[in-house]
Amino acid sequence: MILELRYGKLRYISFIIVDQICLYIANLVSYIIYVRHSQVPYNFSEHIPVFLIMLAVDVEVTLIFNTLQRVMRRRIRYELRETLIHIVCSFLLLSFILFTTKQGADYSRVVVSFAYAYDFILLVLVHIFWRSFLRKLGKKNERPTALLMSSDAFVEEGLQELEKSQVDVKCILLLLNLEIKEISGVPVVSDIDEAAAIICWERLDHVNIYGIDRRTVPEALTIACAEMKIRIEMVDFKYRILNVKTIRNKDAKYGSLTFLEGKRDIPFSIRRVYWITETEANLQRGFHAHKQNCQLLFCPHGVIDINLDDGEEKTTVTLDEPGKGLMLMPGLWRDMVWKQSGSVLCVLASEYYDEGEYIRNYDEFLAYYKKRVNWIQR
Ligand code: T46
Repeated sequence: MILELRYGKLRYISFIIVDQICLYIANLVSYIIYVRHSQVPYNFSEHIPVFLIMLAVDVEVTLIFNTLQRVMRRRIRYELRETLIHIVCSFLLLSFILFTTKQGADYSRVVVSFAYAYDFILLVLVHIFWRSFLRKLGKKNERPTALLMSSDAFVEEGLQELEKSQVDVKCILLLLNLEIKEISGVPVVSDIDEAAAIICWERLDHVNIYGIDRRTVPEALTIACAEMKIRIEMVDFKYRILNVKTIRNKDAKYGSLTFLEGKRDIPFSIRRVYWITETEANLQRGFHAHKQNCQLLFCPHGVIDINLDDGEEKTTVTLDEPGKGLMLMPGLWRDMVWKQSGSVLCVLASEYYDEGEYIRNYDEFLAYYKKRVNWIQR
């Protein structure tokens, strides 16, 4: 609620006011119809205290149950659900208050019940009208706008990629945010609800996920985006060379220290670490692809060539220093060539060892690649 208030500012409050007007009209209509069709005397001055309590209850329910959450973007199913929650909670709370106060004896249950029924219909219709009015009123960016979700290691690159595609990044959601407030002038958030509130009230066009394993995208974000009909776009890359942070001592005899930090540098959860040692020069290993496994390869000692093939293009990355990492996404055929004896290959992997997740036949890999491309292009 605080987030909606903070990001929705006046627009959120305008919905509260609109809701109050709806409640007033619903009460009036209900009262007029009741007086016409009923023989029982009940006048509007008797109804005013009840109506005032209804107004107060309406605001309270809105704030306590946050029933205006994502109101600017929500789809009709969600709109109906939230409005129903709002009406039922208001009705129960009002019944409880009237039951325990002096007004309890004097009011007409029929007027109140029908008022809430009319209010339900009015709220749904008016919310649809009011948000399309506000959308028209607010000036829309020429370029599409997005929230970028990434990790520390790839966020700058993600920003550049989106800039190239003429997308304005309005907000960044980091996989692990240690108090970073902004990156390249773009505000950074760490909380999914906060991200959803920004997507809603800033009317962002989509969410871009850059360089992180798609399974690390939180379910809450996926649900919020589905509710707001916002596309989550995976900006997939196949591989990336990383500069791993290295601290070199001024005095060479102390050597150098290189380190990687989970989530900050490695955009997947590490399930397995392995290394290959005691190797001869010209050793070749690999010749397989992974269906699921994301990996970070590095060579802390020696020189190793990593030959990559994505089904269309082939390329070679040489790991020749401890501070150079190679991040591999699934679906890449690779083989490794040891250029010096004794070179060490270290791998951080996102999956436990599972032979069923390997593709070890090249023709099978090409067939898998074609299927994957067709699936992505659908
Ligand atoms: C990769 C490159 C860089 C296990 O039992 N557990 C493990 O975690 C691993 C990695 C392997 N194994 C067994 C499976 C095979 O019977 O060890 C044997 C050798 O494995 P493989 O032929 O896959 O090794 P490489 O060097 O060709 O490939 C390995 C990794 O498997 C692979 O994921 O990317 O290193």
